[in-house]
Amino acid sequence: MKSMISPVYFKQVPLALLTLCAAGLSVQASAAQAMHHHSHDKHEMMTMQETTEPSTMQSHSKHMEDHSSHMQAIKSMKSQKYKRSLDNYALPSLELVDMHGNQVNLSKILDTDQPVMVNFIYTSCTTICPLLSATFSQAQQHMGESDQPVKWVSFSIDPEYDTPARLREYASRFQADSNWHFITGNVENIVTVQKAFDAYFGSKANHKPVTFMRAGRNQPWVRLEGLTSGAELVAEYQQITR
Ligand SMILES: [Cu+2]
Repeated sequence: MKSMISPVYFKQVPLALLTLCAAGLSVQASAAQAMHHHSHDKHEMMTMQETTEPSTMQSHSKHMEDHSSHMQAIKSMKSQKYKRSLDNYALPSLELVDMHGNQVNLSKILDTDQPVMVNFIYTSCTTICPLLSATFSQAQQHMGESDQPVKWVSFSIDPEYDTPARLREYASRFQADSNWHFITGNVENIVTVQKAFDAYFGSKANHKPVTFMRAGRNQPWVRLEGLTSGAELVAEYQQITR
């Protein structure tokens, strides 16, 4: 059972990463740029539609109207993309296993003054987990140089299949650095972790993309439901650590 990311998808990761980092600007600027790209794409689409219309004598004001409706559409698209909320989770003390086969305790993993990013994945997933992991990978490489190191934690929701060795292989596939921890454990404890984060969906087949982050111990958790880009994740992170 090997498999997973289509080569085409995987090739896009370094490219996206390059775009993200090559900007060399503040995240706000990158986000603005991303918005601009969107609006540019949309605009081209509209322009193509417009040119198929009989009247090509479109006035400037018509164009401005189009532009503001684009912006509206982009705004609503953006807010629908993922849902952000603040939560406090009671995280129990639980024995788990890291990708090196060492016993680790959930509270020890997360009880830190470092900012923490958390997601739930499984290595044989071919749908949303590769996207979640690519997002972590992009964001991690983008933030690699920051003075406050972030702790990245990915819990496997398929602990029986995801042995430490499989997690190590997965980690290298996503160029995870040493701050990115992949965690497995027994089924019962892994289910408890998911329930503690209100992220248990009954089975791995029903899993949904959720990402959590917090600035440090005793801070609320930011819960992001849905898929985010690397740039969006970095922007969310900067908002809570600023
Ligand atoms: Cu998945």
